[in-house]
Amino acid sequence: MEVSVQTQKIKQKALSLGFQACGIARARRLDEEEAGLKNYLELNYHGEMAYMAGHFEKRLDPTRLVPGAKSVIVVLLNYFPKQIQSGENIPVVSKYAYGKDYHEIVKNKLQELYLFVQKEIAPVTGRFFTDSAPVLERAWAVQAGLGWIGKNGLLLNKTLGSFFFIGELIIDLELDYDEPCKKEYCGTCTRCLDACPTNALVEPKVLDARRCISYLTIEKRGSIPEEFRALMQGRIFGCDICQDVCPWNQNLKPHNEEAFNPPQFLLQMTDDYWKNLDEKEFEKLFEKSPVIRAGFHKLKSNIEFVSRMNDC
Ligand code: B12
Repeated sequence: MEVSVQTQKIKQKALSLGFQACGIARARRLDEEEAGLKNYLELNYHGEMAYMAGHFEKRLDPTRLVPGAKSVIVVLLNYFPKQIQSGENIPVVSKYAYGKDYHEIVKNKLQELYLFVQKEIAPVTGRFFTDSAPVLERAWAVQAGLGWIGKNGLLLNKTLGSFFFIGELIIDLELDYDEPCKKEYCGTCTRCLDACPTNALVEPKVLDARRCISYLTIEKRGSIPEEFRALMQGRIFGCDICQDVCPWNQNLKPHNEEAFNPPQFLLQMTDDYWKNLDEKEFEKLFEKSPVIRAGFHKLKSNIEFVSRMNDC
């Protein structure tokens, strides 16, 4: 089978699995990202996420993660919801965590794609990931022609905005490669930088995670520093502010991934309900949701942190 036919079949399969986009880049060391990554780590922008400081070489070079890697097949999966939480002053959960854990959903699709390649294309070896390995996923998506890095630091795509997950299948087969995206379409807009209540975006595309509400509510162990109390805007798990204000995220088409639909209780939970949630119920309600990552005690302390603000 010709390389162009192999490439086309893989992309078609990715779309038929429900991914909205698929692009392919040649596997190589991302030399151009080295200085930025070093800078990020030296300034401790990763905070307590110790895993970010490890695997420096692997993070830059997928051929160290997947020996013999030739191609990075990058896919995007839309999670923009039809409906959002209703009610004023209720604790807010970010959109990516409305449904079932995306790790499982994206990985299941990637596994199917991998099996398809092995069965229908060539006896390849490889690995697939989403948000789970030292891979610069946004940088690879740019290389695969799927979008540009917005000033909010996220991958933006003209059709999909930024409310999608990125996943990748890295294999040892040469394919036809997409043109990397060289253009950026943020122009003079600075809405994300202006809207971030904690000034986490220290300059366009550079995020100090220690100030990011997403980090503070999910990743940070221990209590959230007092300086942020008045700035949380009700966020108890993750944060979408820098995405919500983005012009590329207006009028998006909602996802049609059943597993990402929020359960009714999540859309309707009142302030009191959140405050009275006990551990047993938390585990039952959020068993399969990304929210479980924060853990019961962290979530409760986040609720208390934002609601004490509402009370005064
Ligand atoms: C760690 C992490 C976080 C951390 C830190 C984020 C960060 N920017 O590093 C926290 C917890 C804060 C976080 C938050 C979120 N995350 Co996150 N996160 C990741 C993860 C696991 C790694 C990111 C990473 O590699 N960071 C390392 C740093 C070095 O990368 P960087 O910030 O892009 O740094 C570059 C630039 O800043 C530049 N640079 C740095 N310093 C300097 C200085 C100068 C002078 C210059 C020129 C350049 C420069 O160079 C660096 C290297 O390229 C990825 C998954 C993955 N494996 O890629 C998901 C991922 C990026 N996250 C994702 C999501 C959805 C989110 C949230 C939206 C979740 C939410 N709703 O709460 C928020 C968004 C916050 C934001 N605006 O970025 C998605 C993004 C999808 C998309 N459309 O882009 C990813 C890709 C997961 C996935 N598979 O879908 N995340």
